[in-house]
Amino acid sequence: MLKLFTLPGAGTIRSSSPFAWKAEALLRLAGLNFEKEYVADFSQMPKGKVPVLQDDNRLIADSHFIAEHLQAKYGLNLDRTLSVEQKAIFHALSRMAEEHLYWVGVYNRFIDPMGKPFIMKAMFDGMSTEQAEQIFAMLQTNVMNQMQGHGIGRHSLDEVYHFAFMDIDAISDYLGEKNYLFGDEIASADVAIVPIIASLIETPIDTKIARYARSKANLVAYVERFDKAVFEE
Ligand SMILES: N[C@@H](CCC(=O)N[C@@H](CS)C(=O)NCC(=O)O)C(=O)O
Repeated sequence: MLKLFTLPGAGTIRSSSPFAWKAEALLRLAGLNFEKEYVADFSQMPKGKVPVLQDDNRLIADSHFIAEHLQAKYGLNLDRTLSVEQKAIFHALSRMAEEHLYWVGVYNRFIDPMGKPFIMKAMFDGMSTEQAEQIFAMLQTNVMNQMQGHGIGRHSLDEVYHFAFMDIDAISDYLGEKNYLFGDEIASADVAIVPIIASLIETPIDTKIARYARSKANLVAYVERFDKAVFEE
């Protein structure tokens, strides 16, 4: 049995980790049965992060390596109809989303003061307030340190959101009126990008960046379409 080490979500936020959400979507698109285990202690994971896929005795860390494994072992190939040029665009857009816009999503939830209530509910529901506050403070320090290292954490909230508006515009403009980034079929790019955009749109907080993402009607419809196709069917 395949096992996905992941984080819980809330409603149509399928995981509070967009990378784990992507991995789950890939498993579903591959038509595979799997179970999920929620990770409380990242230090137990091979690279200190989720998602991790366990396949027999093998642990595969990182959503990108999970995607490669699903292709190599189970034949999942979402990009077979893409041209070389489309693959290059996919690569650039997903890197932008996963290495930049993702961090804005982290900012949205952990640093913007409006984010905390969502995290407390999504991640620590059922815990005592004292324990939840303690873990939140630890996670916030951890992400602040990571964002300092990345560089994005050195900017003000408004500056970070200013950068993010450009990422959101690029994705929205490229999507245009299409169903998915490259037409009517879900491609790997959609699986990588939707969880990051959806995390901004669907996290129930009214931050400036959430409002901006929600103002893009094509992105809102895109996220709903993807969720219906992958998680509801
Ligand atoms: N490149 C990795 C990124 C995974 C990642 O950043 N996961 C975050 C959750 S969204 C994590 O586990 N963070 C824990 C930590 O850094 O302590 C992937 O695609 O799987």
